[in-house]
Amino acid sequence: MRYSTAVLAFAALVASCGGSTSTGTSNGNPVIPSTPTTPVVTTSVAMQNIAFSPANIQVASGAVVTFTNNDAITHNVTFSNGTVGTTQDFTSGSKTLTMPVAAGDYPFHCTIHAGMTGTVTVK
Ligand SMILES: [Cu+2]
Repeated sequence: MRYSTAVLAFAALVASCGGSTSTGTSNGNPVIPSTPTTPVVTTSVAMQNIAFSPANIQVASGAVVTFTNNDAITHNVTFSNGTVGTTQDFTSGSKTLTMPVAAGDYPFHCTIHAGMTGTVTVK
């Protein structure tokens, strides 16, 4: 009896740990949605205060998006989907990237600053 109780307790522990990987709730931190805001319809994204602004945009199929670095530090734009491409590191001015034709959400980030993330939604 003691043994089976211990096994059950262990199974419950494993189950709760397994669930925390995807939800992140077991540590008490709030769950942050990956796309918390409605995308802004625009093809211009500023990089300022170590953030993309707006971070979540909606564009037409195959649109060209312009990223402008307003910070005095180096940033880049790197899409998780390798087919979209990346900009070089740049410290000022603008770079453009052509979005895919296929509809979907395309997350991007700056590889230099962990918190700099955004998503292009192609409609
Ligand atoms: Cu950056």
